[in-house]
Amino acid sequence: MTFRTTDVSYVEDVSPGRGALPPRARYAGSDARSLSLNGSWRFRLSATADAEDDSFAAEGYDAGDWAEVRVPGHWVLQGHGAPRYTNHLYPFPVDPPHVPTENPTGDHLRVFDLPGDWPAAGDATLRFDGVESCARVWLNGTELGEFKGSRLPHEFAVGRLLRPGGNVLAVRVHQWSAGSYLEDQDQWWLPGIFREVTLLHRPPGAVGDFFVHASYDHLTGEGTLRVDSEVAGRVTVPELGIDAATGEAVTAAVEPWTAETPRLYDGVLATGGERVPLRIGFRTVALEDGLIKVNGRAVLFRGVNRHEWHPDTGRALDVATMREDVLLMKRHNLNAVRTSHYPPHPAFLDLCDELGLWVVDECDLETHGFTEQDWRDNPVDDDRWRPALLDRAARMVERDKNHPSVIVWSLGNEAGTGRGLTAMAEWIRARDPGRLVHYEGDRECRDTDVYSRMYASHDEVERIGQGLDGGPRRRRELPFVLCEYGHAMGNGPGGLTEYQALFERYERLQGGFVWEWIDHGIRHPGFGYAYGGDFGEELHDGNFVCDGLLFPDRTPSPGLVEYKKVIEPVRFEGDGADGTVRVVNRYDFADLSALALEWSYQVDGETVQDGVLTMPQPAPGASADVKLPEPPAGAREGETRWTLRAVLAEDTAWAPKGHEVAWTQLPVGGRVKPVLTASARPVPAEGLVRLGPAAFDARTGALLRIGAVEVDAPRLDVWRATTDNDDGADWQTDLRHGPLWRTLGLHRMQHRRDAVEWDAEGLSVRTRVAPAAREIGLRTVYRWSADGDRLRLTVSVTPEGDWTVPLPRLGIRLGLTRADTVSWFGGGPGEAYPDSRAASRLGRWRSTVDALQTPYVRPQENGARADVRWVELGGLRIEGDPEFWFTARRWTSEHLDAARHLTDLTPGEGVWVNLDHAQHGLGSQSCGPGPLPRYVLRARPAEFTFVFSPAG
Ligand code: IPT
Repeated sequence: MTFRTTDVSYVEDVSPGRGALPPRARYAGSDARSLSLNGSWRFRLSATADAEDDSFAAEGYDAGDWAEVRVPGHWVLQGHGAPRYTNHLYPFPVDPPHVPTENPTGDHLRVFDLPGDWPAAGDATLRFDGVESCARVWLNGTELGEFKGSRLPHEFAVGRLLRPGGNVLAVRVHQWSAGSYLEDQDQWWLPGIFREVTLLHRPPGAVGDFFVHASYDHLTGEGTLRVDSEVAGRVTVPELGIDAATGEAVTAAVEPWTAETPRLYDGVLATGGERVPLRIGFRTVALEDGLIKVNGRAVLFRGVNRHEWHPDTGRALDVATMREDVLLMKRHNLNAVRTSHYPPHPAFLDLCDELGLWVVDECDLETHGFTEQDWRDNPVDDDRWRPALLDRAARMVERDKNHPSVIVWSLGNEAGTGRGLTAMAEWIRARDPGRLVHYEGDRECRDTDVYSRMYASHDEVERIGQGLDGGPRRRRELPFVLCEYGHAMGNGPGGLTEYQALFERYERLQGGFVWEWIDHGIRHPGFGYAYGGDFGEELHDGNFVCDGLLFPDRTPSPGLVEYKKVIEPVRFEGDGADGTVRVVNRYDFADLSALALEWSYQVDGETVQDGVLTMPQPAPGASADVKLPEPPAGAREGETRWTLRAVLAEDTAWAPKGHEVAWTQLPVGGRVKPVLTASARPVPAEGLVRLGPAAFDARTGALLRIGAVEVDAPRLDVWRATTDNDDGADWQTDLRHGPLWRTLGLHRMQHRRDAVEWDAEGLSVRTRVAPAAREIGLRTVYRWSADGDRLRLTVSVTPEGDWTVPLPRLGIRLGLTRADTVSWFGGGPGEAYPDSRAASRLGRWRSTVDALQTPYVRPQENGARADVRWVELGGLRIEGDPEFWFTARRWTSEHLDAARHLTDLTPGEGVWVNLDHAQHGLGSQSCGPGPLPRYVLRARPAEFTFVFSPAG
């Protein structure tokens, strides 16, 4: 005999649900009443879906010992259970639509009174903006229905059930459901009512669904507005003198909406019972001449993939955080966002309309885990799941269709291919012919209007740009975007400059979206930020969840600073010596009237004069020349350069006056290299050799001090704490450098001393640096010479054996007993690496040793400064010939390499300083291609020099 106390079969039902109203347009701020049900709810967690019956939904239920949770919120971030992270693997056996018996289930209860003046007439709906992953709802003991589709809205008609006082709203939420098979995005699994719950009054004659069609004819400058509305009414736009019936098309001369010029017109849709504010942006999206065009012009996406994330509240974001995201994007020159991989909170789209970002709105759909079984049983190719897929498409399109910022609908991510996707594409095209459809997984391009790929190499992207990539005919005729590239995990990505050059060179390449916006680290008392595995998950993907351009607290990482520079919308070309600069307007729509042009002139990194020039006004895509002023007269001798900056001329909605948008530096006079005449002779005495300001151990040749500064002797160093991009993803088929380096033993090089010699010229130490068990090695000679107060080291490196792998770095490491402030003349203010150095600007910089560190959530190589002429720290001045990279930290590379979290890094006694002649590139191999060949640090003979002297 079998029996069940509670029927939970709906959990594993592939249908989208029961009881909800058809989806409709979302709007904010109508004059109809509403009541927020956010706040503290009573909460009971069960281990399984059927542990408790539904008696809690009945009126009068006593929730005496229940806990409380915050709504919106995820219960696993509020002390009940724990988050789990997997990338594409389902954290449960794959047997669709079945889910485990162990199915954390949260019962939520909220008792509310209607406000005294809540209108008696009319109806009401109860709206859930997001619940993960499946919910069943009761109001005052009556079941309303159940639904899936975590990041999509669901509304229920509840007017007949409401009463003035003591309404009981009961919501049962299951972590796992059939819907989970459709939500296998690479992110934390976070159950809960994570977006708002609202009661909306629906007055008699209220607005129903409506569709604002606002197009722009770039040939006539005319906008056409037609608002199709389920309930007839009038549409007014006072600024345009529009007063029209719904369904009627009216035209007016308008300023178009673009992401660069987000012109919105305020209007109202009024039916008999409700007035809804409209924010209208006139624009026309078309696929024309094989290009994505808006208002007749091709656009170039400088984009980013954005997951919703907050380190304390997960995917429950407040509007201030969303605004911060949009402001940060605008301030970093981004113009586009792909809402990977689900429709965002609707307020985010309001902000994109208002501040100006192109949006690829993506449906809440990913079935990536089926790749493990060659996509067998993939729901998107199984007709039983079709209603669920179409429901998801409709809920996205209907909710978001009135946003001018949304120009492309995306079917979802990494879901293979199948008839279900085709059905979604067909439905969307029929419902909204005014936008394009995107889907990356479809190489035939049947279900997409854009050929889209992720992580394609530069070479392949170039072939696609040239149209030499072949492929099916439909695909050959489509524009190309990289919906994901530049994997920003840990230190990186490298190679953005070269991608951008391709996008700008080939018309077919319409840009891309860096992966991704923010690290999904969870604030944690023991770890700083937690990542996969930190909650004891049996299956997880570690710190692959921390791959953003922002750290979890939204501090921009060096990757974002680099991206900002790479995609800057104004380019300066020219030569500082000849005095003429070409200003290139790389906007697609805007002129440069919002920008001022500032110049300054530096001698040895110090500004000696500055001023303002008139910004020329080339049209979008065009350029104009500007004459630089005469170089300042009487400036002292030294290395000279111009710095030009395009800054906001006035405050804007997204940044204040003076905010820097673009810059360049143009060299005039070259660098004067350090010269030292080796006048000092080595003087042996009492086990030491003195040479100029320095003392060496006579037996080992090790440097002991320079003047009064004690030094842990410099020696060759080729190791760096591998970055996530060095280590590479385990599915990569190309060589992964990090693991190869470790196999070879580059992290445990031995230093053999072959000779310590001195003569009239100075002191030489001959060594061979090599890993145990291998025949490869680096013959290394340190040659020391000095004058009265300066000490010169020349390092010569000759590789021996068959070096089939690049070096992580090539330079020396030395130790100082103490160092706090650091000042240098070179690249800054932030870190740079060979293939991520566009944002590094030459100048005089100051920092502390602590502030030189970049806090990657999983510790790894970081903090190098590029093009350094000299650095002063710990009482020493170090000059380089040629320019060098320097890194200083309170722990060794080995310590850094062993750390799993930032909290594992504890300062040691001294400061370790790396002076590098060269660094290996970063690349993007934690998900994409490795460094370009030109950034691979080959082992070959090298010689480099440093001059040390007491600072000050
Ligand atoms: C790609 C996914 O689309 C994205 O969600 C994320 O997982 C990203 O990779 C890596 O961080 S899929 C990858 C197998 C190319």
